[in-house]
Amino acid sequence: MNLDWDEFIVTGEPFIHAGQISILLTTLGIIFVLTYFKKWKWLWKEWVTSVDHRKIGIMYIIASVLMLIRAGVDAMMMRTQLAVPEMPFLGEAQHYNEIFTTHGTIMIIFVATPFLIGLMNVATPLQIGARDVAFPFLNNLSFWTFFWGAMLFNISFVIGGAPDAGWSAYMPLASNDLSPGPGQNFYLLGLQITGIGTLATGINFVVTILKMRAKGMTLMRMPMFTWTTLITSLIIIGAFPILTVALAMQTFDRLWDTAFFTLQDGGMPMMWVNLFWLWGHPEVYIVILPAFGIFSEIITTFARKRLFGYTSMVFAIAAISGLSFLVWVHHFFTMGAGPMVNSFFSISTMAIAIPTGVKIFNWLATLHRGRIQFSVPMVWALGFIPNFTIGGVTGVMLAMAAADYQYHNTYFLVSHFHYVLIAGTIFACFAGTIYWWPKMFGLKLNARLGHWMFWLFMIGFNVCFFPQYFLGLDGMPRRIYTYFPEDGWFGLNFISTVGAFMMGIAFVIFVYNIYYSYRYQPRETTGDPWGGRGRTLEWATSSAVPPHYNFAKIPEVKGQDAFWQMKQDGIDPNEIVEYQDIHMPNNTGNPFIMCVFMFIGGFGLVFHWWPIAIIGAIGIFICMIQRSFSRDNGHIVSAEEVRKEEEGIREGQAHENG
Ligand code: HEM
Ligand SMILES: [Cu+2]
Repeated sequence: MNLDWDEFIVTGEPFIHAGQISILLTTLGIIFVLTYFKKWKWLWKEWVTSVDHRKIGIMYIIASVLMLIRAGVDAMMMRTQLAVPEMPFLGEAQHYNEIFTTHGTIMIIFVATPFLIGLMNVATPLQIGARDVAFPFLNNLSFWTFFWGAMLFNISFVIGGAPDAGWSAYMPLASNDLSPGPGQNFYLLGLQITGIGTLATGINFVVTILKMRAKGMTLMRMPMFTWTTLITSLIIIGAFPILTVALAMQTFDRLWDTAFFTLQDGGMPMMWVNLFWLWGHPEVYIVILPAFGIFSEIITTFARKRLFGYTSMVFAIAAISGLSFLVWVHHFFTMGAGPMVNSFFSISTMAIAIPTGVKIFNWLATLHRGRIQFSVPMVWALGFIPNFTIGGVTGVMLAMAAADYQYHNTYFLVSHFHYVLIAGTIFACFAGTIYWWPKMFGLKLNARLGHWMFWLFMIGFNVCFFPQYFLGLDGMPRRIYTYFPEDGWFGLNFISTVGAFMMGIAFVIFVYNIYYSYRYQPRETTGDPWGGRGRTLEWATSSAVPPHYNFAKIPEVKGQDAFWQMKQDGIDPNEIVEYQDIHMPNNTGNPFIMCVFMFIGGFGLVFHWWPIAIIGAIGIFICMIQRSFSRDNGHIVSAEEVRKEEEGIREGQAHENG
């Protein structure tokens, strides 16, 4: 790539300089803090190399929240730009193009997906009574591919320039001719590296759930979140290889002048669109099904009832996952596939509303006559039902192919997908994080601040996105960076921007709550901190934060809602007659190093610097060899050590209570 050195670092804009300086200062600050408090070794030994599912889950969540901040700042900048007609804020269209591209890509790939994978990591092994996932090494590798893939994508902001062809990267817009510069290469390689890890996660959880359930936990006794994890993992295995191939083909087009998706030389731009959405639609179910699982857990816990229609729920999820592969053309009804094709996809899309409706009624029936406690996770779950339904209903409106000619590429669509992605996925990420917070950190987040955050966020969300339906019907196209006073879109846009900032403030309250709770909230001592309402096995561990082997004795499952049943029968799952040796995996630094080489190799490819790309490839290969020849059989935690730890936990509890 002919790139002058003065083009290498992005320059010219006060924003970008401010961003660069803040990145530099933050990095220096982190290095200073770690060095000053002598925490490097701790970071490496306890976290970076950890194969513990709970710690990996926490790292996923932290990284996703950081990415949420980045993409959220993007969102605020766009909403500021659109607040009034002919706004000079972002200067020119190019910046707006870059910002909606990075916002959309980061939100989907580096926030929604990994956030939910983080919660799966925290909860699923505990829910099925396992000591870890099936492949702990692979789990660590998954996390680091996500992390370094995200880093590669994000440095485009300061080095070389950000991608600007939309999160869907349609060809020929994303080709060298129309998107010169390295930005789109960052997109391709950042997503490619991350995608490998996501695929590995899918495989890991399928095997974990099928092979590692506690005795007595038949498939139809699994908690609903575990079910959604399993089915989501199957969708990942079906969908992510498509993305891998499509990204590779576009990478070849851009780096080595192949003609898969070009306009000339027999290429087919529509092939990209098809492949992208063949992955893209299942992807939206990857980020919504776990959300359904989280809300099912929260609703049953705080309504103190079994899930209504458990079996129909399982079948509904399975049906949705099957249908999710049969609807992709609804993203491009207007591209001329013809009435037969459009009709098929129109009907298959509407069919998804049926199992989804089943689920909504199941949740409502679970609430009916429940003894409802309006805890913070529960209010998120209750808020989810009506708000998500608005997103679902407008989805059915969009599914009508003929009518879609009217809505297509307007703010009606923008509003629709934010209603499902925010009221579904993001609500669930917050709700799940708050719900399982005691399992991660041994204390509850403050409830008063939590309620403030919920109301501000929920109202702000509606203020932001509800007006956009009407902007869309009034013809305001998506992806425009400004409009004229004559267009008549000022009022609703302004309201929308106000709502966006309300959500921003709500998020700040969340961050403050983390700090506040860490300082002032009481520590949880029992493993069942939500007023003894816990129903599933994650609440059956001996302490709030489970010991690293999760269960000293693997619980035996007698029915659905296994832990609830034990409490009914007066069984203490931690009553142990005889302690046993426990076999656990060892930590490993190999994946981290391998992924650093992926980052280096990806960086080399972005700039066509082949020697650097080759160094990356060799590094990856050496790490693989090292792993293949290492004989690591894990370690044994002896019965004696387990006894000491468990007795220590009990003593601590007695101390706190007495
Ligand atoms: C804090 C709340 C959010 C606000 C205020 C917001 C705002 C926006 C805006 C203004 C656009 C550009 C619309 C256009 O010009 O076409 C956009 C696009 C988009 N947003 Fe959001 N957003 C938010 C949260 C999210 C979340 C949580 C997700 C996903 C999990 C998401 C996914 C997307 C996607 C995929 C696009 C399309 C990007 C493209 O056109 O390539 N957003 N958002
Ligand atoms: Cu779709």
